[in-house]
Amino acid sequence: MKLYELSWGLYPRRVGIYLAEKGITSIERVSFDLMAGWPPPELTQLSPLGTVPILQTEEGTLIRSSVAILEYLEERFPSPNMLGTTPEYRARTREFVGVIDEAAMQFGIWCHKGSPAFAGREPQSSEAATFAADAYYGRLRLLEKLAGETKGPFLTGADVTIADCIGMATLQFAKALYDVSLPGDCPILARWYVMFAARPSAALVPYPAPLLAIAQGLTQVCPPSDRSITERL
Ligand SMILES: N[C@@H](CCC(=O)N[C@@H](CS)C(=O)NCC(=O)O)C(=O)O
Repeated sequence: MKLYELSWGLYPRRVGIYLAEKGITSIERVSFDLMAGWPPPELTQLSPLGTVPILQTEEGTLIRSSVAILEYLEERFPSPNMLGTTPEYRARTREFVGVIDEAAMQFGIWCHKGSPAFAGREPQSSEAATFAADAYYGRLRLLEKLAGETKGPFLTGADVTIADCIGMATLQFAKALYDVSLPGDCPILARWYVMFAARPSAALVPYPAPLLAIAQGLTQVCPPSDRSITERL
């Protein structure tokens, strides 16, 4: 199997954290370099959207969605179980995954429309960015409620699941690259974040320095409509 990725990218990191948690080392990893120009020609041949991660299975099938890749790997490497051992547990994990996926997408729109990291590459819109920022924080508050209904210490309960991997990849990307923290009214998520960030699977990978220099400070450049959120960060 071969995994095409961007070592520090939000969506590929979902898979990277998962592989580390699971102890899977048998997959060949091909990491592209954003600074060498994007999308690389090899990637556009694999997907018209030019996004990563992409998993090529041993049979040659290409899987072009991080969640589908994680679900596929769960079937190929069922132990330890990282989806849930009962229908209820699996439904809860998938509920988290869906909300985190929405959060990640809204965060992406916030960046694309409001961050200097994308200025000059595509049209900017402070209105669209603010709308997405508000939607991002809304998803975090829903996650806070969901996490409050489980017994922890992980997002869905006693065991690490793909929800933790996806959640960590999203929140770490927001914090480390754009300096966007959790809002003050998400204490359960904040405790989980500190705990999970200390796991070897979540060890930070380096971000390209030129990107880091312009991406930091997103909440100052393009704040959410509730400005008090940024004061609590
Ligand atoms: N829904 C896709 C999203 C993948 C995605 O947007 N990946 C980012 C990297 S973190 C990307 O390749 N962006 C490049 C682009 O949009 O041109 C997934 O879950 O895998």
